[in-house]
Amino acid sequence: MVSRLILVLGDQLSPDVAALKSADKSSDIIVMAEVADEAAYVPHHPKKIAFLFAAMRHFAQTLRDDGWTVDYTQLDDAAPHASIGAALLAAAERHGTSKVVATEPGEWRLISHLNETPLEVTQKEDDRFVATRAEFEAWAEGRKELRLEWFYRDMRRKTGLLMESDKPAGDKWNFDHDNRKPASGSVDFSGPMQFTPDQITNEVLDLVEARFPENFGTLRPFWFGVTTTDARRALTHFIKGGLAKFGDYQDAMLQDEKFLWHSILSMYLNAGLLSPLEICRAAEQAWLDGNAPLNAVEGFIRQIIGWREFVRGIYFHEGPDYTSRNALGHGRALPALYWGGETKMLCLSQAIDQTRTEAYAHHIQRLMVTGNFALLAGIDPHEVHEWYLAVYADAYEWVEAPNTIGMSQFADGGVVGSKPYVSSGNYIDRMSDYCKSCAYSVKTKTGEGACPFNLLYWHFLDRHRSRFSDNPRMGNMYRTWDRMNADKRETILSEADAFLRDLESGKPV
Ligand code: FAD
Ligand code: DLZ
Ligand code: SF4
Repeated sequence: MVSRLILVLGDQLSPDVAALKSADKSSDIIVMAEVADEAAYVPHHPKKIAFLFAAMRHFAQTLRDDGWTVDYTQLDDAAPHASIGAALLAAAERHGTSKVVATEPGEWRLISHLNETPLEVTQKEDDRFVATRAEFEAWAEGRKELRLEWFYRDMRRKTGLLMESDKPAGDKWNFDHDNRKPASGSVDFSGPMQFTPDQITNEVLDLVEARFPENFGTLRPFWFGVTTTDARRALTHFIKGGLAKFGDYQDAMLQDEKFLWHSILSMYLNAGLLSPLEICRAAEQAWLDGNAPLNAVEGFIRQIIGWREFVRGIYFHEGPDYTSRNALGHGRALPALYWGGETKMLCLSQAIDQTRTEAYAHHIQRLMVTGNFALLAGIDPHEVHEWYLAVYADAYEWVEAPNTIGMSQFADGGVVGSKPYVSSGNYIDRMSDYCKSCAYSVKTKTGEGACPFNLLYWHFLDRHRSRFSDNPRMGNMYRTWDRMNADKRETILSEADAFLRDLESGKPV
C-alpha cells in the first residue's frame, strides 16, 4: 500500500533533503515534475531551465537505481502539469493517497501554493543550511540592526571552520581588506570545469530550445555539470586552480574574462548537488595543506557560511512582502539594454553579454555594474529583482531577493546594508580594465563623452539627500558635492536628467 507522496523540487536535489530523509522506500512514491508555472514565473535563462531539468532527470534516475519509485512528469510528456500542485493532485489520484511530505520551498509563493492544495501536505524544514530558521530568528531577536559580521562569527563558531579552539585562525575573523586588488595581466585559472552533455541532457536541450525560444540567453554550448559527481569534480577543480587567488581578486573585473578566479559553484550548491559544508571543508583543507592562503580561504568561506546563510535568514525574517519593497520610490522601467539592447557603456555590455551567454556574472559585476547602474538610474526595484531572478543559473528568490532588493537596490530601506552600494565610474575604473576601451571617458565628469556613472552618482545623492545626508558613512560624499560650485552641480544634474530621458525613450546610451 502506498502511504505518502514525497515531493522533490528542482532545487532540492540532495539525497539527504528533509522529505527524502523521512521517506520509506518500500511504500512512498517520490514525485518530481517539470511544470509550466515554475518554468515561467519569470522568463528564466534557457541554460538555467536546461540545467535544472537535466539535473532533475539525472537525480530521478539515481533514485530509481537506488530502489525508489519515482513518479516523474516531463514538460514534453503527453499530459504535462501546469503547476506543482496539479502534479501532486494527479499523483495523489494515480497512487490513491492524499498525504504529501515536502521540504519547505525557498520561496513564499511556492510555500503558499503547497498550503493551498487540497491534500494533506507536511512541509519539513529545509535543513541543508548551517543555520536553521529558528536560529536566525533567535539571533535577530532584539537587535537594532542585522549585520553580517556578527552573524558570520557565530557560524564560524558553530561549524568550527577556521577556528583554533575559540579563536579565529590567523587571529582575525575577516581578511576583507586584503581582498580588493584589481587584476592585472593574465588569468592563470582555466575557469569552471566544463562537461559534455550526455543523452539525457541533450534531450533536455532540445526540449528547452523548442519550448523557450524567446527567452533571453544562449542555450548552447551547454557545459554545466548536472549531477553531484560532476559538481564534486567542479569543486575539486576550483580548489586546485582558483581558490588560492580567489581572495586577492574577488572584486576584480577584466574584459572578456568571465570567470576570473571565482568558483562558479552557486548553481550546484543552490540546486542541492553540493552542500555548503562540503565546499567549505574542502577549502579549509586546502589551507591546512598549504595550498591556499588564509585570506583566500576565509574570504571564500565567509561568502558561504556568512553571506549565503545571512541572506536566507533575512528573506524568511522579512516575510512575503519583501520583494515589493521600494524604500527609495524608484519607478523607472528596466531599460532594454538589460535584455541585450545596444549600449556604449562597456562595463554594462560586458556584464550583460556574459549573462546572456553563460547565465553567470560574478558578484561585483552584479553589485557594482548592473546593480549600481539600476540604483543610480532609479529603476523600479521589482523589475530589477525579476531580472536577476530570471537571468542567473543560481537564482532562487530566497537568495536573489535579499541580494537585489536589499544589498543592491536599498529598496528594503537598510535591512541588509547600512548604506547603498553606489559609486561613480571611479570604482569601476579602479577594479577593472573596462574604462580604457569604453566609448565614454571615466575621467570626464560633464560634457561630451562623460561617463554616465559620474553624472548619475551625483544625481542619486542629490535626489536622496534627505534620506542619506545624515548617514555617517556618506557624509564625505555630501561634503564633496557641496564643495562643488553651483554651476557645476547644475550642469551635472541637467546632463544626468538628459541621460535619463534618453534612457527612458529607448535611445541607445
Ligand atoms: P564565488 O564568488 O566563487 O563565491 C563562492 C560562493 O559564495 C558562491 O557560490 C555563493 O554560494 C556564495 N556567495 C557569494 N556571495 C554571496 C551572496 N552575496 N549571497 C549569497 N551567496 C553568496 N547568489 C546566488 O547564489 N543566487 C542569486 O540569485 C544571486 N543573486 C544576486 C543578485 C545580486 C544583485 C547580487 C549583488 C548578488 C547576487 N548573488 C546571488 C550573490 C553572488 O553574486 C553569487 O553568489 C556569486 O556571484 C555566484 O558565483 P560563484 O559561485 O562564482 O561565487
Ligand atoms: C526554477 C525552477 C524551474 C525553472 N522549473 C522547475 C520545475 O519545473 N519543477 C520544479 O520542481 N522546480 C523548478 N524550479 C525550481 C523552483 O522554482 C524552486 O523550487 C522554487 O523557486 C523554490 O526555490
Ligand atoms: Fe563603465 Fe563609465 Fe568605465 Fe565606460 S567609462 S566602462 S560607462 S564606468
